[in-house]
Amino acid sequence: MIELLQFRHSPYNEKVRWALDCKRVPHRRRSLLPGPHMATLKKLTGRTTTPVIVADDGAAIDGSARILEWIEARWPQPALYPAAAADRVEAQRIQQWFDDDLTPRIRRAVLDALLRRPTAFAAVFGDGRPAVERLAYACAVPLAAPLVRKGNGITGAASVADGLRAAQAAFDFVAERAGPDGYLVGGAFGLADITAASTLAVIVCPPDSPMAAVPPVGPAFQALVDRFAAHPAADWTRRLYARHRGANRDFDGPSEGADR
Ligand SMILES: N[C@@H](CCC(=O)N[C@@H](CS)C(=O)NCC(=O)O)C(=O)O
Repeated sequence: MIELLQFRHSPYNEKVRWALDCKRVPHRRRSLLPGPHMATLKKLTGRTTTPVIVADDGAAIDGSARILEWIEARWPQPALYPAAAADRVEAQRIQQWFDDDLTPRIRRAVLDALLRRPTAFAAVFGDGRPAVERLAYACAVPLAAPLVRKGNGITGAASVADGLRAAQAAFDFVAERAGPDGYLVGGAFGLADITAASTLAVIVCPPDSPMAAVPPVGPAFQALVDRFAAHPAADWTRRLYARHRGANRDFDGPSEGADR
């Protein structure tokens, strides 16, 4: 069975989880904690980013766009890539814009807010782990915070302000672009919707979803959530989740996955 190595509250990981769930791909998930994840992943891919898929033959694939392409080739139904060539190019353009530009910038504002309350950071990323492990992790977070900030390009107030501008651009783009049917490309649900919604979900935290916030989130993260809660694209995200996400929480291991 294939395995997904993941972070829980992460747009790139959510994108891959969503595709796997949507296509009902049998798989196992292993949640890693930011920090200790590095040693595990370096051995597999030579890099440290999640998500990583370990295929049946042991091959490891990283990069959410590459993983989605791999999934689509093996489990074509329901199709997430638009059939029409022009739509497919447009969906991939939107994916690349989010993956390479908007999402990393937005993540700076999100992580900065979460790091202000180590217990919130530990609760979000350690969700599902024993309380004692979360507590130990929360104690380690202040020590690891400078590394997390550096690794994500959080260099000060200007980088956080830039993250907020990227979030505004992403929310505005979705609100303007979603057609009457609510989809971003070609009048059907697919790659562009999953990509955009997984990023907005980091701030919208759709209820009953794997991206729902784990309380207590702390005042800084709550302020970020509140800032965009009434935006039309927050509504779009909640509606898309209600209609197409089909998983109300994350899971570890095949036994929980089997009955979803
Ligand atoms: N372009 C990559 C980005 C992945 C990425 O930045 N993942 C983050 C989580 S949101 C990560 O694992 N960071 C930890 C690290 O880089 O060590 C993708 O699409 O998968």
